[in-house]
Order: sequence, then structure tokens, then C-alpha cells
Amino acid sequence: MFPPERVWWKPLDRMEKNWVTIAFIWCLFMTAMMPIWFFMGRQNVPVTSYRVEPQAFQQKVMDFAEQYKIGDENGVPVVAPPPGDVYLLARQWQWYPILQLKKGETYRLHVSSLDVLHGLSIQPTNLNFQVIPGYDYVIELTPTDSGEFSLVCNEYCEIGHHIMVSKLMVTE
Ligand SMILES: [Cu+2]
Repeated sequence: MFPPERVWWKPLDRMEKNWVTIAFIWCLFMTAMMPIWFFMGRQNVPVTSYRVEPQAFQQKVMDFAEQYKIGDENGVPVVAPPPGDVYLLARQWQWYPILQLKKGETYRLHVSSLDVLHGLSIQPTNLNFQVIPGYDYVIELTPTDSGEFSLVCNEYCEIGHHIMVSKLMVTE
């Protein structure tokens, strides 16, 4: 066993200096990208959100589903609302209701959770949003493609997490 040298540090050699400089410049670049991306990025997190009582939000979604219901799939209503405010509730372990939207129309998609933290992932477009109980997140959404999109929960929400899948339909 040998003790460490008394002066263990040595001046940086050229190679190390170069890498430290590159890493530092990269840090500055990445830091600058955060605000730049916020204004320039085409996909950003929703900036509009409201405080909401989870129970009240659920009631709102139920009334909304009742009003625009056109069908039923495994007990979950299929809902075709007009452009404007539409609602989606996450709860253990279900997305409610199934939305049928129209391509090219603009919707304000309100998303919230009744119980725990969920994650709304729209596939295969790879859009991801946090779904937080107590907050109504408003996502401005204009579908540019028609078809069936999968909704999965990408935030572990206990035992039934893996069955929390649904879909979003977009018609021409
Ligand atoms: Cu979930």
C-alpha cells in the first residue's frame, strides 16, 4: 500500500484541456437551446393549465361523453365531439372516453387524472404529456393525419398500468 502523492493533481495536458473546453461549450449550447426550443420548437408542452378538482373534472368528462356519444367499445363510450373543447380522463386503469376527431379541425384537448400520475402517449406520433391529478392541461391539437392512434400510459400507475391502453380515432 502506498499513500497518494502529496500533490496529486497535475497541470492539464493539451488533450484534456481540449476536451474540457469542448464539454464546456456543449453545456453552453445545450443551456441556450432550452429557451430557444421553447419558442422555436414545433412540439412543446401545454402552456395552458387550470387547477381542477379531480371529481369535478370526472363529472365534466362524463357529461361530455354522454352528450356526444356515438357508440360503445368494451363499455367505454366512443365520442365524436365538434371542434373546440374536448375531454380525456385518465384513471386507474383506463382512458375515458374514446375520442373520434376530424382531420384538419382544431381541438382544445383537456387532460387530467382522477387518481395518480399518468402519462398520455399518442403513438406512433410520439406525443407525450404528463397527466396530473388536480390540473387540467389544455393541449391545442389539430390532427394532420387520419386513422387510428394508440394511447398508452407511459407513467407507471401501479398494478394495472400495462392494461391502460386505448385509442384516438381521426376521420377524414
Ligand atoms: Cu396510467
